[in-house]
Amino acid sequence: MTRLTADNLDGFFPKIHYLDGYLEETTGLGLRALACEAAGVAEADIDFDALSVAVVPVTSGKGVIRGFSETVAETIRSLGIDTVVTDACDVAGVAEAVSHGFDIVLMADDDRFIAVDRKRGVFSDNVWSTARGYVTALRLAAGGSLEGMTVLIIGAGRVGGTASTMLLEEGARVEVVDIRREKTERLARNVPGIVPRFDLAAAISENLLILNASPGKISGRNVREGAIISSPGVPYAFDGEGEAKAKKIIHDILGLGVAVMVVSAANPRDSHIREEIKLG
Ligand code: PYL
Repeated sequence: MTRLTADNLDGFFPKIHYLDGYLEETTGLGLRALACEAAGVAEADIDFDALSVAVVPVTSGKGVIRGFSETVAETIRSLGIDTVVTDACDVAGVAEAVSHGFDIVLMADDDRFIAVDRKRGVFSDNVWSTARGYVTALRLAAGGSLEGMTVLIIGAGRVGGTASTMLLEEGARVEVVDIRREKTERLARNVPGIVPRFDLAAAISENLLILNASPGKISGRNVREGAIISSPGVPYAFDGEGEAKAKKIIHDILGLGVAVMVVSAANPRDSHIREEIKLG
């Protein structure tokens, strides 16, 4: 999974409101409603005003990313939820969040990012939530159903792999391409029913519906006129030609995945753990 950088995160705060408006324009739903739709939560089932969330900075591994916890907190505040970043990091930060009685606690190390509903012992992770959010955005941007439609997934990593199973469940015909052939082949072995592709340019140029979960740049030369692209991949992949040719490109670096994590963890009717599909 691509590790975010402080540069990726710089200037995200003002964009969170742009993201809300852009999602409304491209999917018909703003950030909170889209997150609820993705997580299968009725918005009315969550008392956003009463919820309290703590984000705990984690110093393990490659350490804290400047701006990460604040960006996460700002995203959650934009949903109408009181949110703080704990003063302490790591275990002391979790102890601070629990002792102050926060309902949901978020924390991320270099490998996993989870939102824990403390009282119910339920958590959702960022990979599942990002896949869920961007699959849902694609479905809505494509008119409300992916049944019988072909979707190309670019990137056979954790988000792309998790999204592939979700798209199959939505009745789509799913093609997957990764620049590393062995990753495409591994996903095809693990997820029966997906169609492996081995020529990136050809796969992109032949598809109108794309979920881009890769960190690579995508040449506009290959983007089809009128393509609808749901793109959680970081960093942003598209050039001017691709933006001019695509009908819609839905992208943000963190907000939609975080919003789905929180509403999923807060869902009073669902006590399932929501985490990525583990591939062999
Ligand atoms: C969750 C993001 C989405 C894409 N890549 C993932 C990433 O960058 N993970 C690392 C997050 C580290 C956070 C650091 C902190 O500031 O608390 N431990």
